[in-house]
Amino acid sequence: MKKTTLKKVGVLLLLTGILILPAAGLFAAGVQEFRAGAGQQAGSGLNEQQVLQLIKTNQKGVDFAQAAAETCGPCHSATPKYPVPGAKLSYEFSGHNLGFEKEGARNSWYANGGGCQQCHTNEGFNEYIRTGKVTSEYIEYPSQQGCFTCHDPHARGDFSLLSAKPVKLSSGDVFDKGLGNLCANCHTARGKLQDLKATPADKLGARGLGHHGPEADVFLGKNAYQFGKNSYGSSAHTSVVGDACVTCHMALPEARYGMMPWIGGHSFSLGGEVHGSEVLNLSACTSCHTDMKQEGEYFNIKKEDWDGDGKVEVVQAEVKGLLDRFKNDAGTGVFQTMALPIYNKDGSWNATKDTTVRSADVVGAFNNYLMLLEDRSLGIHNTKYTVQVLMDSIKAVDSKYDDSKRPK
Ligand code: HEC
Ligand code: HEC
Ligand code: HEC
Ligand code: HEC
Ligand code: HEC
Ligand code: HEC
Ligand SMILES: [Ca+2]
Repeated sequence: MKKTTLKKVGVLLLLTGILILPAAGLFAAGVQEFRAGAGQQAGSGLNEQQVLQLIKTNQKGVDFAQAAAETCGPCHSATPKYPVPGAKLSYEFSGHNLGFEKEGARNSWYANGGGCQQCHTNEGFNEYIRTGKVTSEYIEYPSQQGCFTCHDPHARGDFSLLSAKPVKLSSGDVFDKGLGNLCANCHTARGKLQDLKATPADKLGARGLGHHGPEADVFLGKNAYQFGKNSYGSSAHTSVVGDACVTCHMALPEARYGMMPWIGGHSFSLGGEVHGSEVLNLSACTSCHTDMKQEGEYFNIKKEDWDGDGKVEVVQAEVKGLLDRFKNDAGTGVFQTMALPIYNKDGSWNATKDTTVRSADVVGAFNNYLMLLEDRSLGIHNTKYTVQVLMDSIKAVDSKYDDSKRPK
């Protein structure tokens, strides 16, 4: 047991207001008695609450150093059962710790009120997941998501998830994908896109209805604005990737020299920089796609020429190509060339005062574009649904668009 941890245990004891000097020798009997009382097997560790109870009930003959080593050792020791230091190192580089796109925005302090705290603060999420709602106007001392946002190691003595219950999304659809359910609580759109209505151009908001992380909806193949009688489907991932988000985003890299703590595991990241170049975590895919490789900055899986540039490129490049057909640097996107453009030629938002009404389909197309842009997997979450929705959305703005390659 490390000295620092012992010190922390000491502090903890002080904090509980109890200072008891252990009587050596009688420890084993004391713990065993307690275990029997708690209905627990000999040999299994006690969790923190049980140890505190042990202290409070003033069991005779307990050697607290040993009790602590046994109880806290699985996580705080030189030979922990759980890889806490490694998980912690990796976590330090995650978007959850560093903020959106890792730029250090610390959204827990910014997005801390009006319901935002439910997803953006450790405290708000804990309240939400334990009680089903968030009552405070804002969190007085908010913190970024941390170990205790997703786990409750001190109460449970392990790293089981705080919640892996199915999640009802704002579309009304239920997300039920194993451990990925935890993620779906936060990474979901914040409105029902099918309810979008025709809107005067000056009243259309640049941000759209969906908010930044609609990944759960896209993965499920739900909640895009759908056009007329078109039917929508999903790629295999929706049904075959058992723990959804967790399976891909937390896969541990299989390489001795090739990886960094900011890739895989508790970084939640599919890729990152290694020796100056972007490296993808192929082990997220190779359990199923045994021959998956990296091509440029993308995974090398190829399907069809969906963006219509005459070349069959990798899926993510095709989806990027489709997104560019809405808006691009050359100013040729359908949202830039339509009558009463949504974006200007230079890509900036057209803050028009025009009150001409944009049809529900155009408003839907705009929100679909944002949804699949903000999804940020470039089709990997759900290729078929992504391509279908993007093609239909282009068609809604440009009726001459050739959508003959739309996946069936
Ligand atoms: C199942 C794993 C687990 C067990 C068992 C465990 N801890 Fe922890 N503990 C953690 C994790 C995870 C953290 C947070 C690590 C971090 O962020 O640095 C933590 C943090 C702490 C901290 C620092 C709190 C803070 O906010 O910085 C103290 C003190 C602590 N534990 C004491 C104990 C004591 C005492 C025991 C035994 C009675 C114990 N822990 C048992 C997992 C565990
Ligand atoms: C409590 C809500 C919450 C939960 C639960 C949650 N996330 Fe997040 N996640 C966020 C927020 C909020 C951000 C953006 C960070 C910020 O703005 O502070 C984020 C960021 C990320 C990022 C990084 C994006 C970037 O720009 O760097 C990834 C990847 C991610 N989450 C994946 C996951 C996965 C996988 C799970 C489930 C294991 C999960 N998240 C669970 C709220 C959550
Ligand atoms: C249902 C959960 C949820 C709620 C509620 C929520 N957010 Fe977020 N927010 C997220 C997630 C998840 C991300 C990260 C998305 C990603 O990584 O793809 C995010 C990202 C962000 C970002 C970073 C985007 C950027 O461009 O920098 C900001 C800012 C933000 N949210 C603000 C807010 C505000 C303000 C509110 C309240 C009005 C709010 N959020 C409510 C889940 C939520
Ligand atoms: C956004 C949610 C989230 C946060 C925050 C989070 N974890 Fe986890 N953690 C998970 C999920 C999901 C798993 C399950 C992975 C699995 O079973 O494959 C997990 C598993 C673990 C495990 C077990 C790994 C194993 O292979 O046995 C440890 C240890 C762990 N987490 C430690 C931590 C520590 C330490 C922190 C804080 C630094 C932390 N976690 C923060 C989601 C999270
Ligand atoms: C089949 C594997 C797979 C599954 C399952 C998966 N993702 Fe992803 N996700 C990806 C890939 C690949 C990317 C693109 C990563 C990149 O470009 O670095 C991505 C991107 C993201 C991003 C943006 C990250 C960034 O740094 O820009 C977030 C956030 C995210 N996914 C969250 C989720 C959530 C939440 C789920 C579950 C609902 C999920 N993912 C399920 C593979 C997956
Ligand atoms: C649990 C198994 C599993 C994992 C993990 C997995 N996939 Fe897949 N994926 C499949 C199956 C099955 C298919 C359908 C067969 C096919 O098209 O190859 C598929 C299809 C695809 C498709 C084509 C979808 C379409 O409709 O055309 C892409 C793109 C893809 N996967 C990328 C990835 C990437 C990138 C990763 C890792 C980040 C990954 N997959 C991880 C099982 C998986
Ligand atoms: Ca192409």
